Amino acid sequence: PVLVRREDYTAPSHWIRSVDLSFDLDPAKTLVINRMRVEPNADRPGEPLRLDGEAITLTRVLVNGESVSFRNEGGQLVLDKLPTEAFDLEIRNTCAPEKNTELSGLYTSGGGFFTQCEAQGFRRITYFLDRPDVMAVFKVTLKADARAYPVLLSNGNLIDSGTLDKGRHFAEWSDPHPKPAYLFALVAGNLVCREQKIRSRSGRDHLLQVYVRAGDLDKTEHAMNSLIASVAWDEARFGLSLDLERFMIVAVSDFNMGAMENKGLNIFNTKFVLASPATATDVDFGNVEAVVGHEYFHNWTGNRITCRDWFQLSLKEGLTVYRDQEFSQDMAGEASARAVKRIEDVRQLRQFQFVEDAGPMAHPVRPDQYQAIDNFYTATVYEKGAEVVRMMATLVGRAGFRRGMDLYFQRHDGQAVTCDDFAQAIADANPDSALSVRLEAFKCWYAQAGTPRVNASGQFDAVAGSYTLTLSQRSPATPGQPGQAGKQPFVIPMALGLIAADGVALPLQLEGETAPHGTERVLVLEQTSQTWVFTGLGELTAAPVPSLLRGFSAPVVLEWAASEAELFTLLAHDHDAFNRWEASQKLALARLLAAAQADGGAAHLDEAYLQAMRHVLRDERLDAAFKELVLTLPSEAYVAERLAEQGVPVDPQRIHAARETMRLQLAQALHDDWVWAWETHQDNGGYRPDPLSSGRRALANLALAMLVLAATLRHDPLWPGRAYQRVKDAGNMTDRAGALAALVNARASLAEPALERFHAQFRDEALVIDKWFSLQASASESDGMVFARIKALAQHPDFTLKNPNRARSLLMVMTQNPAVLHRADAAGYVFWADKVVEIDAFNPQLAARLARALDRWRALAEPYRSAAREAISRIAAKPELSPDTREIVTRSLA
Ligand code: DPP
Ligand code: ZN
Repeated sequence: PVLVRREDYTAPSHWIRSVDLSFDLDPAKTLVINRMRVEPNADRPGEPLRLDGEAITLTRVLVNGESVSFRNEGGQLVLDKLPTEAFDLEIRNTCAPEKNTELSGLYTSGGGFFTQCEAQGFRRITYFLDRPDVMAVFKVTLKADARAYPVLLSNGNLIDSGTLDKGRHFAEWSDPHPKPAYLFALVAGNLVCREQKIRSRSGRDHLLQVYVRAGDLDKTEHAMNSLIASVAWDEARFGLSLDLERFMIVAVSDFNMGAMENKGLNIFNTKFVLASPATATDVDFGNVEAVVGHEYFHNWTGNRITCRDWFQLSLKEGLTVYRDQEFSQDMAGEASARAVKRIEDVRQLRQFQFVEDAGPMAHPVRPDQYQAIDNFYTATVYEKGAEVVRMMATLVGRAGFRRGMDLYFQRHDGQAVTCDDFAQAIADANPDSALSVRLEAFKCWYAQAGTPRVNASGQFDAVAGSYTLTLSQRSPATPGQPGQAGKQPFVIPMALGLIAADGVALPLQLEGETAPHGTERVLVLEQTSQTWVFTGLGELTAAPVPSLLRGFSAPVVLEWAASEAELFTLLAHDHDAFNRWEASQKLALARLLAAAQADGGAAHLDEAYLQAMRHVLRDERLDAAFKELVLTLPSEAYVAERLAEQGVPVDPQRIHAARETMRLQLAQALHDDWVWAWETHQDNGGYRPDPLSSGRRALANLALAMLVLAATLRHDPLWPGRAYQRVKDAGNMTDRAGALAALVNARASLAEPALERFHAQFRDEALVIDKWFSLQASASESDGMVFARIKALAQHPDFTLKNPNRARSLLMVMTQNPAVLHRADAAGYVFWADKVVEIDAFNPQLAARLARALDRWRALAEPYRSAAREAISRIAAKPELSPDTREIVTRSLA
C-alpha cells in the first residue's frame, strides 16, 4: 500500500481544460470515448503525463489525431514526449458497469446506470488526471437503448437529444462550469420525476427535478420542499444563488455514502431523499432536509470553490456540515427547537467523533497522510471540521462570518484551495476580531488530533464580591502526535454565564472593566492555564454557579467537578438550554458510572434525581423534544468512553446492565408521569414533520417504551396491548416504529406477531424493511437473544450484503449495540470479522467502515480485549485484503 503525504503535494504536470465524453452504455461493456484538451503546466515543462486508470480496458490513444506510444507504470498510463503546446488527447476504453460491485465509478443498480466519482471513481470510468485541482469544462454524450433507459442525464444543461438506429437514443449535456472529475455524474434508467419551476431572489428562473423509480414519486414532496428551502436559505443567509438553469436530484438504492454533490446532478442514497409519513420517521424527514441542504450547499462550498488536494477535504465538508446544521436550525425556527437540534448534533459528535479522536484512527481535521482516501470521510473531517468553522463564526460574530464568506468567494471562486485559504479569508475580513489576532494559534484545530480537555475551577470570595475562574487545557497523545508538551495550546472559545443559586442570571463584569457586559460572554482560552476574575457580586450570599461551554462552544471535554447541587441548579435554571440538558446528562452519568463499577452493577436511583426528572417531564414551559432528550440516558458508548478516560477498563456487559437497570427504575418510579406524558402527547390531526409535533411524538414514544417495559415485567398486558394496537393502526411511521421498538426492547410476547405484521405490511418498501432489520439489531440485549436473532436474520431471504443500506441495517447497527458485539465467548467478534472479510471481497469501502467497529479494543477489559485483538488479527491475516480494509486493521493493531 502506498502512503500519500500532504507535504508531498505538487501541482500537476498538465492541465485538462475541457473534456468531451461519449458513452455507449451497455451493462456488460460500455465504450467510453474521452477527448481532452490538454495544456502543459508552464511551471513544470517537459514532464510526462501520468493518467490515472483503474479496472478499465484501454483500446486507443491519439495525440492530435495521431497514435502515440505509451507505457503503463504503477497502474498509470504514462505518455512521454508530448507536444510542448496545448494538444488534443483522445482515449478510448471500455468498462463493465454490471461487474462493478464496489459502487465506485460507473455501475448498475435496479436496471439503471449510476456513477460515484468522489473521491477517485472517475479513473474507473476513463483515464484522467483524477485529482481535484485539475478542473475542466465537460460535454457529455450518452447513447443507450431507448426502452430500457428512457432517461439520460449528466451535469449541466441538456443541449440536444434524439433517436438513433436499433432502438437507441442519445442525449447531449454541457456543463459550463469548470469542475474536477470527482463532480462528474451520469444517470441512465427508467425513472420518473417530480419537478418545480422556481424564481430566485435575483429574478432568475430555475427548474428543479427529483428523479426516482416509478413507485416512489409519492415520496418526493419533502425532498423537493427541502430543496426549494435550501435555495432560498443560501440566498438569504449567504447571498449565494443557484448558478444553473437546471438542478437535479436522483435517488439510487445501491449507494456507499449518503449522497453526492455532483454539479447540477446530485445523486442520493434513497434513504436520504424518499420520505412519506407512512414509510419515514420524523428522524428520516429531518435527515432528508439536512442532506438535501448539505448537497445543495456544496454547490458553492465544494464545487465553485473546491479542494486543492484530498487532505483539504474538510475545507468543503466541515464548512458544508456547518452550513447544513445552521440551515436545519433556521428551519426549526424557535430558540428552543434550535437548541434541540444543537443537542442532537453534539450528541452525534461525542458518540462518533470523540471516540474516533481517542482511538487508533485519530487524525487531524486536515490529515497528514493516508493510504485509502475513502477511509478519511470521517466524523473528524466532517463533524469536528464543522465545529472548527463554528468556532471561527463565534470568534468573529455572525456578521463578521458573513463578511469572511464574501471575501472567501471574492478571492477564490473557481479555484481549488486549502483550509488555510479559508481561515485566512475569514480572518482578513475581520482584522480586529478575536480570530484574526490569534489566527496561527487557532489553526492548531486543523493540525492537531485528539479532543482537548479543559479543566475548570471556580472560587467565590463573598467579602470581595468576586468569582475567580481558572481554565486550563491539555491534549492527549494521538497516533503520530505526542500529547502534552508535544502539542500547542488550542484557541478555545468558552461561552459562559454565572447563575445565582435562585436561578438569576448575573451581570458579567471582569476585573478592570467599569461596567458589566451582559449575562453571557465568550472568553478565549489560549494558554495552558488562564484566570479570570468576575467582580461586582457583593450582593450574593452564596457562590454563583458557572454555566460553562454554553451551546457547546468548542469541541472539548469539559472537566468541571460540579456538585450535585450545582447540577440541579443548572438543570432547573440555566438560560442556556444546551447546558440544562448537559446537567441532566451529568447527573445520569454519575449514577451510571457508579453503578457500572459497583459490585452487582445495580444502579439505585435516588429520590432527588427522580424528582428532578419528574419536574422536567411535567414542566409546562419546556418543549416535548427537550424533555425527551433530558430523559434519555447517556448511551452505553458514551459511558464507556468516560470510563476509558478515567483509565478504567471497559466492561460493556456491566455498562449495559447498569443502564438497563436504571432505565427500568425510571420506568417504574415515574410510572404515573409516563402515563400522563403518553396521554397528553397524542396528536389526532394529520401528520406534519415540524419540530413541535415531532417532539411530541418523540416524548410519547419514550413514554410508551417506559410503560411497556414496566408492564412486561409485571406481566400486565395493558401497555403491550396498546403498543400492539398502535403497530396495527398508527397513522405514521414514527408512531408505528416507536410502538414496535417498545415491544421488541421490552421482549414483550406481542413483539413477535408485531414484527411479522410489520414485515408483511411493508415487504415491498426496501427502506422500511431496512428499519425492520435495524430495529431488531439495535434491541436491548438479554441472554444473547438479540445476537442469536441477528445471526438468524443474516440468513433471512430479504437480507443481502450486496446492498449497502441492507448490510448496514443489520451489521453496522449490530456493531453499535455494545452488549451484542462484546460477548464473553467472543462470538460477536467472530461473526463481525467474517462479515468484514466477506464484504471486503466485493465492496472495500463498505467493509472498511464496518472494520472500524473495534477501534477502541484497547480500552476493553478482559476477556474482551484479547478476543477483540484476535478477531482483528484474523482479518489482518488475510493476504487478499483491500488497501482500504488493510489500512484500518493495520492502524488498529499498531
Ligand atoms: N461529498 C459527499 C458529501 O459529503 C460524500 N461523498 O456530501
Ligand atoms: Zn459533503
